[in-house]
Amino acid sequence: IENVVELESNIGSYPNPGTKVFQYGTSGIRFNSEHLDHVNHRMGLLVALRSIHLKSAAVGLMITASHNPQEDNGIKLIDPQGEMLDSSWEVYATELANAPNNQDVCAMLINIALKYNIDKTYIPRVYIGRDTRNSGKRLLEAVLCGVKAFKSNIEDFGIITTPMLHFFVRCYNTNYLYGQPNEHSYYTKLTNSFKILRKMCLDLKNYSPIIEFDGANGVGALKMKDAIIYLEKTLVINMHNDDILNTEKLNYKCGADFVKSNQCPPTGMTIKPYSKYVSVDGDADRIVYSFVDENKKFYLLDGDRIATLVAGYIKDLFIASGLDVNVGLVQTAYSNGNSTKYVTDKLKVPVACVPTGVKHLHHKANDYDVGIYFEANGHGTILFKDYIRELIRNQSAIEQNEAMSLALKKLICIIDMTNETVGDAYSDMLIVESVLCERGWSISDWYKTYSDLPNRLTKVTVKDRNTFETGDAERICIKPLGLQGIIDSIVSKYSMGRSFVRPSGTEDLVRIYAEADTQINADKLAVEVATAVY
Ligand code: 16G
Ligand code: ZN
Repeated sequence: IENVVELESNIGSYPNPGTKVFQYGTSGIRFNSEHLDHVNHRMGLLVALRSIHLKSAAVGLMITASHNPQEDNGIKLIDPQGEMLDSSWEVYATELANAPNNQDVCAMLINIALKYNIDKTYIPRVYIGRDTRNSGKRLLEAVLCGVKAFKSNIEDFGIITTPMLHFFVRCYNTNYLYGQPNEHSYYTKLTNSFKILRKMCLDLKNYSPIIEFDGANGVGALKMKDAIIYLEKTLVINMHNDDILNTEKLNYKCGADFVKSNQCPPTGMTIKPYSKYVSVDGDADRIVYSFVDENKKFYLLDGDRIATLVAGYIKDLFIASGLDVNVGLVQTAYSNGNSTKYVTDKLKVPVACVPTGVKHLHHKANDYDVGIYFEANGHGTILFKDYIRELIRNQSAIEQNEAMSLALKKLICIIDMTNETVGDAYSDMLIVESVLCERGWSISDWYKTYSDLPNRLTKVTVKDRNTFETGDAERICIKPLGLQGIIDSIVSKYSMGRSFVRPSGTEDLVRIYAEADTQINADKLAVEVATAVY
């Protein structure tokens, strides 16, 4: 790869029409799928080069646009431990996607190779997956063309969830310590530990294993049908929104993002009071729970709720196990103020706040022995330090005290049912169901643990969102100058008031979050701050 001409002659032809500008952001590149062929081709080239750079480690490439409508698609690269692409390479992804022609593409690739002194004798290994979108197959061809230019080892897993691909990448690069890179191993690892833990739960009390599953008409539904076989009736999963053939239905008025954004039940299913609804998104890396009461009032149990549920349980298990371990929770400014209060004051688990975007949360969670992170939108997981995992297993092997031994065994189950690489709706569902069962809670019991502060999320279209700059994990607005002072004086008029503004990373607008003692006040506060922004 020292020769532009040579490289150019075998990379194939996916010209950039030059009509759109692309950016590799927090969730990779997303766009209307019509404009993505050359982008996917170039990401195929980049992912192969990244694998060469990482000495033939498997690197992943997922073709998905998550909760976006069916006409969109996108791409995300996955680094060797199953984490998101290192941010230093996001810049190259953006530059390549926008390069005018193949000649520039080749020059850029060679520049990267020179900069990192990449040893071209390594043969790249690329793991590929895609969601159920129509355009996926066509865009896969473009990716393959790019990847093949580097004579790579390619593993195409077909239609899988995003977290499955993260898991597979990690399996290969840990020499299969994490599992085997195939669906059977994935289901077996997660589900077996779930079943073992379930057997330890003797008194179900109010817990019900019945789940009304909203698959967003996407890959989450497809894979849940496979998972049901592994679950062997430990959970009763009633499938809804599982029409993946009519792809225009993907994420349409259903799924985790719809339920969270609209604060209402998914359509496409009969809603019965106190049934437990589980919604996932279009690539099954997010999950939210919900239910309605006898008056059809809607209750959402989002990422904040899942985080508090999991943090409380894990904390209790560590106390019971006798191990002194530092457990922490990572949230964003969007987390409800009362969830933060509950975790800090009641559960006595420390809480850190970081900017929006999974990579920030994931990164911060690594600061703890056991770091739990969840965005309010339902994306999250638990990270266990290697030495904690070992400590638990070693102690479990020798522990004589019955109660301590039981807690250690339960912790091992939780570790094994967690997909630590990234948020995973299936894994998260197993964890939530485990905790609910252990606590003997119905979905409404879970809801009663604390009450959310009334809140409102709105958005304002501004001339240039780049004039907005935030600090302190997005909780204060640094630019435009003077705006924060105005927000402060507005907020001070409201009891329990809190509000912040931040430029969206995915849409061309500014988001405003407000919470206060009553819904009316939260709404009013949001309007007042929005007016100040505008
Ligand atoms: C992206 C992020 C998500 C975040 C959302 C915020 C990843 C994989 N995804 O979808 O975590 O909540 O952006 O969108 O990091 P916003 O910037 O438009 O508010
Ligand atoms: Zn997603």
